[in-house]
Amino acid sequence: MDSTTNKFSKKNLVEEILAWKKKRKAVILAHVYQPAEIQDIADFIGDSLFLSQQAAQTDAEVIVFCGVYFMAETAAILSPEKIILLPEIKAGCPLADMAPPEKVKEKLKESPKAVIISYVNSFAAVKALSDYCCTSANAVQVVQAISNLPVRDRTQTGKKDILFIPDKNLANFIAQRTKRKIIPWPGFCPIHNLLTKEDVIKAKKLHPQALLLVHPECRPEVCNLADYIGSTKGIINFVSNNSAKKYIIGTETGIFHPLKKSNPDKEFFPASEKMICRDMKLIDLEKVLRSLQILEPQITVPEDIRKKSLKALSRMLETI
Ligand code: CIZ
Repeated sequence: MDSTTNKFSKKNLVEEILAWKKKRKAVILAHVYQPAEIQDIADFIGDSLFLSQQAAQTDAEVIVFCGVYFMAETAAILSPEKIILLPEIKAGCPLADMAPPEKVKEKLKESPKAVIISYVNSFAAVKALSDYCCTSANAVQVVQAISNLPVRDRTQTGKKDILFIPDKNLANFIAQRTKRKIIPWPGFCPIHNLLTKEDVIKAKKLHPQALLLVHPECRPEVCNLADYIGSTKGIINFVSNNSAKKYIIGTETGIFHPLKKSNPDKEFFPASEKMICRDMKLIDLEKVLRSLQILEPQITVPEDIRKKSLKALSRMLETI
């Protein structure tokens, strides 16, 4: 870290960030997988779509997205007039990387009859190739809504198969819930996919009273053992609305911060200590400050891709 920022103590650093935030008319967004110190300075904390939607509604001129690349792109799609900063440009998403736009284009040629649904964890250029976008919170609803449309109305082209990009585990979860055949893209989140059935059995033995809550990006055999399967928002809501006192959590460990903050009387245990996303932990307070000072790294989406990906996002919002 350069000499502009390393002279600050943590308290001063936070004060300095808040001063620069005001100066830049900025809003700070933190994904729930971010380090606790980042969540604590954020104006909004939540999942990627919620954050981008909140930011789009503010009159801020700058959005500091503390998350990973595809999330900052989503903010750029929804707020083209604002400057979008990702304080660490190397913060990527290995799941999104598994579906490069060129490969998706090739696959589309092979599947002309398929409705293309891309998970929000994908590049803007992949969203632009898609008919619909979805999040883990609304994926089942989106597929149900598409299935209920007459074939001729499914994006006006009579498509009937569904190709889901890029997470095969989430595709499996949607197929089970909707009883629809889904063609999965062979991608997976390396963090969620790390969690094994054996890890879960071990955690359950250690905490027999605890409910097991897992993310649908986990393997099917892990999901089959869960008391609840849901998005980060779903997991947080489940805990708030449930009287149980103990939970085993099968998603990235950043979520423990909001869970503990909102539920001081409840106990949370990781399903596995391995569930830490390195990309999500690349952002720190120094980088947030530096980013506000120099207004870099900025994330932009070319206008043609932005318009097409906005269509897929808007279709999702109209559908649910
Ligand atoms: O949509 C998001 O932010 C992610 C990555 C997961 C979730 O379940 O919220």
